[in-house]
Amino acid sequence: MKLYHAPASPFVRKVMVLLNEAKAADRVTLVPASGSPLDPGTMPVVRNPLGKIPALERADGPTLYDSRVITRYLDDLLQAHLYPAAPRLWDTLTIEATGDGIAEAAVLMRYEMHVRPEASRSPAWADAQWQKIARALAALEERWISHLSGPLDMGQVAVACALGYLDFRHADRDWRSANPGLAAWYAAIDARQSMRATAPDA
Ligand code: 99T
Repeated sequence: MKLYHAPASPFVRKVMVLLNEAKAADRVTLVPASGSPLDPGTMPVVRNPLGKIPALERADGPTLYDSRVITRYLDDLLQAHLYPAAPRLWDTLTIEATGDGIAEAAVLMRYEMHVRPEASRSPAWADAQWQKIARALAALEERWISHLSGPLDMGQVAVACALGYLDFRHADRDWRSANPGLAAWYAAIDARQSMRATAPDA
């Protein structure tokens, strides 16, 4: 299998963390890809018409895309057991969507302030994205710490990858000060081998 990959992407990182947790990183060949909404660059647009990564090329079926589709597929293929049975599954999927939503808003902020031409950038629009992130972090802090502290699942992985991306691209926003419980949880999960092996890079 070929995984279209960039070391800065929190969505690619989710897939890489799953592969590391399943001790199966050698099952995929990494294909470097880079681009943005303004310039698809080397993004696999033929494999994923949306021009986004991750995308997983398979020998025996169409290319899979959107990180959540890829992680469900690999979890099944590798029997990684990172999606629990219902009813716990519904909490896991909601937390995964929250982590992905944080990462999506954070990537949009990055594109707005670093990719969009300087004259048309909107700091107010970027701040509005940060308000979504702040609300999502508060929800994790107030409602989900107990689930996050349970057996490892893809909800936890998605949140951990999103927080790693906040540190990587938006360290000035200091997400920890308003969310001490989440900060303590993140310090522990970030020490896992699967997280250390996949830390973002420019
Ligand atoms: O939007 C684009 O044209 C290119 N962007 C991407 O491919 C980003 C890379 S993170 N990936 C996604 O937006 C995937 C989102 C999708 N819902 C999923 O797979 O879960 C790049 C971050 C950075 O360089 O700072």
